[in-house]
Amino acid sequence: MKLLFVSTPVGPLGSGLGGGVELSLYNIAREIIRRGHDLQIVAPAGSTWDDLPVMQISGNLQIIAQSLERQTPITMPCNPLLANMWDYVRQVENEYDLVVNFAYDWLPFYLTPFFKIPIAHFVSMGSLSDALDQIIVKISKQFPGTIGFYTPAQADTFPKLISPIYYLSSGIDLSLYQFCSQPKQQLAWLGRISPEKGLEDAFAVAESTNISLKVMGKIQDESYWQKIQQDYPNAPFEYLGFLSTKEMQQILGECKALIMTPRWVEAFGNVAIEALACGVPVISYSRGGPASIIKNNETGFLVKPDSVSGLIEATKRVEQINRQTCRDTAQKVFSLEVLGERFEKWFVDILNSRA
Ligand code: HBI
Repeated sequence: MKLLFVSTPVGPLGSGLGGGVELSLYNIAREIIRRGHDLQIVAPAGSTWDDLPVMQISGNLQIIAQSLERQTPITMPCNPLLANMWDYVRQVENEYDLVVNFAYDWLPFYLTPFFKIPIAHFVSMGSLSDALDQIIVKISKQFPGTIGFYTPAQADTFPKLISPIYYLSSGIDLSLYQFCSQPKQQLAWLGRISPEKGLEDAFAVAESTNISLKVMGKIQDESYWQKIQQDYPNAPFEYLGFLSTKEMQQILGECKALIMTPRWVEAFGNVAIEALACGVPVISYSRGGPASIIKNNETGFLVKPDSVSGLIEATKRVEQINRQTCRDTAQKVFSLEVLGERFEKWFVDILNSRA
């Protein structure tokens, strides 16, 4: 197949501004090329992915959707990068079989019926805006089977869509993660340090169990980070900053468990499969993506949302989980090969239904 991937408009590829969807786009692109398909990626100017074919488009970045309210009107900056990317798609659509949209934005959905070429939409977050919900429902009705999500839990945050709905999950390059069978007396917490990630609850676990918490990730909200340390003065922790995958997985692998404390509906939660890849059980609130990833009592524990006592009780029995099972699950379900298989099937199904 000749495929055109259109990136998120919130930042150049390689900048990290695209968060989880940037990692997903990179992994899917690599796998699709490995499987012998022709691929071109359309992305913001300044993208630094030099190992993949990227058509760089200039223009002003789109505001991130998480910063808006549900009723915030759709806005476009002057010289909008998002629109410029889709102008390019219009110019070249005859050279491809399928376009895949990775942006969590209104415009690509609205434009879909104006194109001859079929367009697949990969939705990378839970429901955040009424206008986006409405246009996604409309396109799912007009073009059934062209909307894909990470997980059922994420899809459930949207109004009922027309089936078939595709759940693509995620995947990682397992060769980057080493299995560790003998952990130290420490716990891990990974992610952006920001209120929706609920880090304070992991501090409460560390303080109650007196097991040191290794915190890794970018500090996105400094005042929130300071407040946590003031509220839990006796919690044993070490902040290790934002590390490369190689360094991060070294620390993560030596932990008894990864603690996940999402306050919002996490669309997926790549950190959970990174932990499993290292043989580390995951203890998480039963909310969003992690609820679809963790097999309760097999690869970790799903806890009643926002129940700190539930996290503590689970931490105390985490030795019950077989660490090899965690690694095997990552191998079976979350490898790049399996990820590529799911996306390739989605694309073929769309082309077949159009034929
Ligand atoms: N906001 N407007 C907008 N568009 C996106 O594509 C987008 C976003 N915010 C976050 C984001 N994408 C990704 O970081 C998440 O989907 C993972």
